[in-house]
Amino acid sequence: MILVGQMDSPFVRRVAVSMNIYGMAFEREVLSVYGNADAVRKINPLGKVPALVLDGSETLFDSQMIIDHLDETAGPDKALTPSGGPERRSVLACIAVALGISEKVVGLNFETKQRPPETIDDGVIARLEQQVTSGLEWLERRLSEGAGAWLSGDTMTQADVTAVCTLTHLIKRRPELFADGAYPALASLQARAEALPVFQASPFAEE
Ligand SMILES: N[C@@H](CCC(=O)N[C@@H](CS)C(=O)NCC(=O)O)C(=O)O
Repeated sequence: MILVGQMDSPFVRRVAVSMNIYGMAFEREVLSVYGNADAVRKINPLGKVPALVLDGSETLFDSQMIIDHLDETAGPDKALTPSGGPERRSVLACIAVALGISEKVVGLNFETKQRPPETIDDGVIARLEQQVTSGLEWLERRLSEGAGAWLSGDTMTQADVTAVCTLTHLIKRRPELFADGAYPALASLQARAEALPVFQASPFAEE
């Protein structure tokens, strides 16, 4: 299997870390959505990453679709997302918030770095920052008020994999939105998870 995209994308990285946890070997095709836009569009009509080229000719895109396939392949006993019930809904809720934060951080980067300066709209930036903060507060409450050491109980799930990739990307790209001491439970989760071999095997990287 070939994972397309760069490890500075939280969406690409959550797929890589999930594959590491499942012990699924993969090769990489390091393409930039901006620098290699034509090549990326040939793989994903939307010109986005990640994409996963399966052994054979099929290609999956969108991290959630890819992870759905990985979970199915791993089987219900190993899957990082529970197969049903309140446990599944809890994990999916955390994933939705974490992915939403990442989308807003990517949006902030676009608004501040890709636009001509005279078109930058402070109101749009303030709204994006507020959405990031509100999502972080929700995750912080979820973790600090939850029953276990992880976001959804006492074992690591896809909620944690996704949230940690989101947090590391946020810390690298917008450190001012993750001030020291503001989110102690999330900061501890991020540090603990990033020390694990499955995260270290696919580190955040500007490639
Ligand atoms: N919902 C998608 C989001 C993927 C995404 O937004 N990837 C970014 C890279 S971090 C991208 O491809 N951006 C290029 C674009 O949207 O034009 C997923 O979960 O895979």
